[in-house]
Amino acid sequence: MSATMPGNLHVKADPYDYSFDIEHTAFVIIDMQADFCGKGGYVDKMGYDISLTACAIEPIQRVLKVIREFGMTVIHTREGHRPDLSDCPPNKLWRSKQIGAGIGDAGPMGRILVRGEAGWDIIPDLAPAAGEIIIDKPGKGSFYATDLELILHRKGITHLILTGITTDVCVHTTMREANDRGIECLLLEDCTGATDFNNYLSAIKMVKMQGGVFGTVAPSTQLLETLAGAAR
Ligand code: C5J
Repeated sequence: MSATMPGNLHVKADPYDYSFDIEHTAFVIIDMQADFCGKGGYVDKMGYDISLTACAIEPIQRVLKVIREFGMTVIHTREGHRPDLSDCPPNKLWRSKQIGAGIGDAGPMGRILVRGEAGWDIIPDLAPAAGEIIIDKPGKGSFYATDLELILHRKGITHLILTGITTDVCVHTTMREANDRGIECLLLEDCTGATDFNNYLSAIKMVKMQGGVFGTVAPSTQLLETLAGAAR
């Protein structure tokens, strides 16, 4: 399908090509925290295979390097709670305890999903550079109870390129929230991962339904090809 949204750069994507420009687009890296992809973190403690989420690290690194050269806005998010857990809904807390990885409980990476703890931090491989935006969020979506919408509005950003973990939870929730706000989204399929591979596949498929119900999807190589062409 040909490009339909305004923008001078075009990425071959499915189910429609993604058009954007550097100035009005942000590159978003969701929750690349040790708690979600590191040994001893929250996901590991729940008993999931962290290789399914850690697989996003290298592809994101490759794209991020180029994105930074272009000067595109970069936004990192972190899911986590205040040390007194006053921003953690009781049902979220209860469910985490049910699965044996209670939010706020002590673990090998410090207190699980608590701000300031080692597990909560963004992994060194994807550490934010000076001046990049960091959004701390208590929920799965990046818009709920944060100032993300205000920041995007102030910067005139209308397009998001989404990466991070997990595809079916925080990435999907953020993409849905953005889509409802009229923000045009591209999900980079190799720059994301879920705690279950079939959920990853389903989450990608869901985006593509109804002609791109939440946006569109491409491998990062397609974006890199577009940016390489733009740099020439
Ligand atoms: C989850 C996230 N899966 N970052 N959080 O609880 O997707």
